[in-house]
Amino acid sequence: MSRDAPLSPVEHIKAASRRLRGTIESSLADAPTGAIADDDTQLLKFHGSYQQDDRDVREERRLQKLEPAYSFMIRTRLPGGVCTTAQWLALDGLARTHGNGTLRLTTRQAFQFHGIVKRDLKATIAAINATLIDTIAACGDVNRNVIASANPVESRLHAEAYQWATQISAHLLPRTRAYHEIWLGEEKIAGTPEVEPILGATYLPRKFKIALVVPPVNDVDVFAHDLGFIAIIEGAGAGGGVPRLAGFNVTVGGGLGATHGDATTYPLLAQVAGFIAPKDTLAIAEAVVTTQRDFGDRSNRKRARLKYTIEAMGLPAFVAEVERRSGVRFAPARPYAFTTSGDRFGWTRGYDGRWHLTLRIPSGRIADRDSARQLTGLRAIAGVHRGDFRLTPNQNLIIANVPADARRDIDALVLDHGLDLYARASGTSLNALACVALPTCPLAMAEAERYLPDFLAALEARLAHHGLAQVPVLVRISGCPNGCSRPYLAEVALIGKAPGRYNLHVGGDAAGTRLNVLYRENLTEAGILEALDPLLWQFANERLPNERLGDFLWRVKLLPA
Ligand code: SRM
Ligand code: SF4
Repeated sequence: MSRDAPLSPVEHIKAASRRLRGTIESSLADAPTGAIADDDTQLLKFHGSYQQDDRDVREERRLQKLEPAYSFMIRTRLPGGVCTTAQWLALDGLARTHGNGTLRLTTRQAFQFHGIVKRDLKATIAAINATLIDTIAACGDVNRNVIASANPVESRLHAEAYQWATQISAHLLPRTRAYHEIWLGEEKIAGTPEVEPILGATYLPRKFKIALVVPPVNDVDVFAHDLGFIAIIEGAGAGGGVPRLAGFNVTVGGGLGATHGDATTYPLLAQVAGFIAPKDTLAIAEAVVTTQRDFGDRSNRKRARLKYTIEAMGLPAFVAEVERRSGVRFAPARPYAFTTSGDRFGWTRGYDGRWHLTLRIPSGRIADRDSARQLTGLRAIAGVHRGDFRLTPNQNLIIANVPADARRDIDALVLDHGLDLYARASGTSLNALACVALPTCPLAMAEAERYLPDFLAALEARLAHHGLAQVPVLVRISGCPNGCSRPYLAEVALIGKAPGRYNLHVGGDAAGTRLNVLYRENLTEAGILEALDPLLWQFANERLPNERLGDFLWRVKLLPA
């Protein structure tokens, strides 16, 4: 970015916002419209909410000369994805009374409510806060929800990663009181100028994302985030001993968003900057954030993510700047290995003898449907469960910390409400992700969440035809190239191009360490299956024992190098 380039419009809105207050309060009071003022839609994101409209009825309402059917999405901040049963029950109630009757688990271990109308927005955010969960900085040009490997109670290391997620999240929060004034009715404190010591007067140039991972399971897709911490474990292994967190390999500059037809935007994997001791975690997180704050592009929002800042500076200069600001020197990166990015479904036993049940929640959408009364079932489980819940970065749910004698009751409720998909679905279905897309996402070009079941059925039929029914394929669908379901890491990915049409990407790996490539453009479902068929045929005939589709495609050079 040239230093003289004009600031983007959002930068002006942030600068004039009086630390994110804008005119949100008067927008909320403007009863004749279901919308808020344009500038406020940008600021509202920092408070954890997006204005949306129901795209299924957009055209019909336009013809009737009605304003769009506006409503709001609310996203929680939930570091590491952990919540209590009491919180679950409260959120479930809000989804039914103020939302559209569903709870959505996101790819960043948060909850989303959809369909909140303007008059209920304040009460809903206040009610979420009453559960001791907030929505501060869940969206906007700030550090977003910090994610961490799920199953955090399975080992002491997972528990440590979770603790770091909560600490990093708290450390990087905006300090403005705007949130407390607008949503929680707290008094304005007169006379004290508010400073944002870490985020700065106009916050970050763009969203910023952090993930912590405990190998060998890369469930957070650590290379997809601006900043990542890979736990380096000592003391485990052949010689036995209690595993200990030696520190973290720090990764920087991952990011997936792109724009069709704009070659200056592309997904990038994060690079490993080096190793740090645990005590340096907050200093490094802060220094990476402030370097991006000061060097990121504030002119072109499409090029404002850290991945482009690092490309422009070069990794060595970026690392040197982070070291200078933090006073920490990176040591050489330590060895680590990832085996999978998927969740482990079913029951697992923790180090303390407690049990954890990972349930498959397709696309993270918890709803009551004819096939499964998930919302009701999980409410019933929350009513009897004595542990907590964990949201996974794969949009699934762990009923965590179950005493051995309570397993039978949980199993009965799971079965009664059709929540036992984890025991019935194929490996391909269990691990597939889809973003929200239509009807709420304003950026969707094609269906994702609503299309996933049909696409999986069609793909599974083709896999079975080739004798591959038992071979899991990592499938992800996004309704547009922004990549919210992290599709660029999948073995087979559909990226929405237009209604019913997708770009087909292939060649990611099962551990989330390799980007896939664009294979064919603008295909219908028939076109996708036709394009995949010869690849599956060859895979079925030439695959090595246990070889995955993505690895095979590279080995036999079916993809461009
Ligand atoms: Fe996302 C924008 C949904 C994870 C990249 N994302 C959006 C919005 C808010 C659309 C908008 O800007 O108006 C979507 C709301 C849809 C709706 O109706 O709910 C949306 N993103 C989601 C969620 C809910 C997808 C899901 O199915 O779970 C995820 C919420 C995570 C959370 O709890 O915070 C979600 N988004 C991601 C991820 C994956 C991740 O973070 O691990 C990515 C790719 C990683 C990355 O950021 O590089 C992602 N979302 C984007 C982008 C592209 C950013 C870029 O650098 O270009 C946008 C568009 C934007 O920011 O302009 C976007
Ligand atoms: Fe919306 Fe695109 Fe993200 Fe899907 S990938 S939720 S369509 S922004």
